[in-house]
Amino acid sequence: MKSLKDVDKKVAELIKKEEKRQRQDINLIPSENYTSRAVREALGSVFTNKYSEGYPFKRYYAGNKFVDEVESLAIERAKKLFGVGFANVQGLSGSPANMAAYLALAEVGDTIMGMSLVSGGHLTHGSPVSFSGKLFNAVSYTVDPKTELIDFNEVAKLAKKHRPKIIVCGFTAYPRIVPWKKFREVADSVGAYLLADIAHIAGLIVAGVHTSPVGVADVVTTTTHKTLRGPRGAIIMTNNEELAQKIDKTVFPGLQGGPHDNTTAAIAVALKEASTASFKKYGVQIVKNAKVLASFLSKNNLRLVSGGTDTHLMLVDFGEKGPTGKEVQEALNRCGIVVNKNTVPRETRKPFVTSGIRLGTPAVTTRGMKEKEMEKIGNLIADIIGNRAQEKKLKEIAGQIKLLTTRFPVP
Ligand code: DSN
Repeated sequence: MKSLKDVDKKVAELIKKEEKRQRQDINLIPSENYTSRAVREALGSVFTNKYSEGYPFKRYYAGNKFVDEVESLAIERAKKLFGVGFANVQGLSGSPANMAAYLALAEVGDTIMGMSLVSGGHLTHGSPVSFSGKLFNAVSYTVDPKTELIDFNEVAKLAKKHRPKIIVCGFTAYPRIVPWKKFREVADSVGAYLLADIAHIAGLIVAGVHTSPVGVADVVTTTTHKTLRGPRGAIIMTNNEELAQKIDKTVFPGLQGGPHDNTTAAIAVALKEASTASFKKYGVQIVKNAKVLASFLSKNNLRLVSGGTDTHLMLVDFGEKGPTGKEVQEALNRCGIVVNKNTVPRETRKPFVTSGIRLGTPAVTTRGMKEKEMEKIGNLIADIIGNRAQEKKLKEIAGQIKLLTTRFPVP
């Protein structure tokens, strides 16, 4: 067998370059992380060669003896880790998993209700540019403009007015704890299903630093990367036997063909890793780091949406008159700090420009960075923003960042 570099030098070189970039940059994108070598070995395994349409021990193809075992393992580990009765591990990623969950709970054209994009909701929570806003009648709730926390008066009012079939909670850019039970109360008041999307916070839930919606929401969806630190994939969970059957049928044959068995194997590995004591410590440290980073950004007069964070992520709002998120993202990137521009609750700019940035600590925490490094990074970020037009200063800061990253190897 020839190795990659013998078969395709170009791709091999690009992989090397990307490895170097990941080593040299400080990654503060809250939805990214570094998988372990074990996860990547499973991901690059021969399971990628197999077709296995169906579910364990009920397949449409022969040769699935070991696929059945590995998928059963992933399912059992997911059930145990999240304390749930049913798990489907075949969703290819977060958006397809949410689509499957919606179609299992509602019909096309029904009303769904989720957080608006600028308030921190995900595209699949009803944005008009996503399937969720095209296939369903989507109603959006927002955060309170003053506190920037979920406005439950508005949630309840909208639910009463629009009688949604599904209420979606769990967010992509909301830095505070999600009060699942308050959403449950609203859902019950209008007879709606409650769907919790824990893609961002699954690892925090496992570590016990965020409450779990299992047993509160009817259906829970998650991706397996982000804070959970697995491969890119998804899990859909429920305790309701009837919904479980609908979810399985909606994923396959409803929306997908053969599952990616190599991903399933890697999910099984990640779930094993996430069940260890060291993963719990990791989750606790993610939040400690986020709080310190947030406090140093604040000390440097950067305004944080809602004043801070309880989780792994935070949003900096530069306001209408400040720099754009795009501009800041580019200045930080030039110095080796990777973040993403992000809309903020009172956004006046386009989503490709924005007035804010989103930052998170899952990846830097995996590298072993702690409070001291967060203080340094917080100060460096403020320095970069303040000197974003000073090329010489930016170069000097880039040098400091390179020095810092060499001390914290990527797994
Ligand atoms: N794209 C992910 C994020 O960055 O939050 C959500 O799917």
